[in-house]
Amino acid sequence: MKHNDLLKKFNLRLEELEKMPRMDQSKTITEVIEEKGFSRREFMKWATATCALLALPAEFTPLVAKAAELADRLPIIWLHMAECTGCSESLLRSDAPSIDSLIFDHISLEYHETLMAAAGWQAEENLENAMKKYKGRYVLMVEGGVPIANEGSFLTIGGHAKRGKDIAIEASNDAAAIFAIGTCSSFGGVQAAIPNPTGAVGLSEVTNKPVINVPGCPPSEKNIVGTLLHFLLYGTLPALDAFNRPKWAYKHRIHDLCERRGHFDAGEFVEQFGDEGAKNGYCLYKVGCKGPYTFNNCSKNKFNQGTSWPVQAGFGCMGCSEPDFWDTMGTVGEPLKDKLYNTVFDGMGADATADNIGVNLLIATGVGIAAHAAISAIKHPKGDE
Ligand code: FSX
Ligand code: SF4
Ligand code: F3S
Repeated sequence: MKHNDLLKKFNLRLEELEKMPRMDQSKTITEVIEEKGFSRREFMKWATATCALLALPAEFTPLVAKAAELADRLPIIWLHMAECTGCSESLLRSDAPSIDSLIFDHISLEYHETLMAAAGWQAEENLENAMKKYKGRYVLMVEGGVPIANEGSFLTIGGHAKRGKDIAIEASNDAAAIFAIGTCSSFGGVQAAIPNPTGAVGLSEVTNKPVINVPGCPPSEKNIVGTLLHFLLYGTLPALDAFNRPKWAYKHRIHDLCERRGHFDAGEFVEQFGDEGAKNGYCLYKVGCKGPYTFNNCSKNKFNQGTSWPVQAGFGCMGCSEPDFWDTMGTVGEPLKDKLYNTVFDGMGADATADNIGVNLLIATGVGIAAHAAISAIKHPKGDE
């Protein structure tokens, strides 16, 4: 879409949102942000960064700020399936809340089991009321894999006959948009790891409505709030990759923007945890980093308000935003396909995406990456670093 058309579209959309009534909050998000000690300037700085994150030109910054301010017009229903609540936890850092977490906290969470005050039957009633009252208008966010084995009996919520899977299907039917938050909800995740006794699957396997996957175990607060703001601005689903992940967040590989990439290219690797290479911040490929096969923006945005991320912490990426990562990429300390070390491959450019690589070629890339590591081992024999 042309620049001016987009600007017009966003303005119309925001005008429309503005006309919607605010939900029950007594304070505006601007007041909440100020109360937590953020200045208007800091809020605009956040809006500029978010604008860049969503791949929008800098002049769209005021619209992103406005979208954040209007986030309290959108009713959200957040369901928990089989998971560890790490996705909610990723957002709610209460000791030093980020602007993202404050926005999330302030949106109209009509139902969120771990955050709402209501409990028991009252909570269940809240869900039903919210689905009825905001039919066709609410955004559904689902965290966790959906157990479908044994007719879904591994997840019974509220003690009634409805199973987690039935609630997920029912809530999906009347949602304006559906976001699968986290790898469990996107692809089954850890819950679906072999032998997957509960038959956990991603949300898209149980509903026939379109689902936007926001994977990561957990996904970063930026990717969760960014997806929401994207929906607020566009009112439509974002451009998605082959695994239904928004391209603005999952377009590049971890490896493409990794701070240790120079060491990878120079053939400087950590050979085992705690060695000299580890102390020098060398590349973690040989101790199991799966960054070359993983599409996510962690190397750019990091976690906990940009404090750190797995590679910075010295552990390597375990591919947590990819389907089946626990079974295929979770091998700590081991590179992928290392038995194929001797096969030569050209390697992939920084513009590789999940779409243009394709799954088979990704495996071949594994061969190439491994070959690079093996060849550089010949060039840099141990002790010659
Ligand atoms: Fe946990 Fe969410 Fe991992 Fe899954 O995150 S962090 S197990 S993606 O569903 O709670
Ligand atoms: Fe970074 Fe991992 Fe790639 Fe090495 S293999 S450059 S640590 S992403
Ligand atoms: Fe996950 Fe890798 Fe990022 S393990 S958090 S995708 S660095």
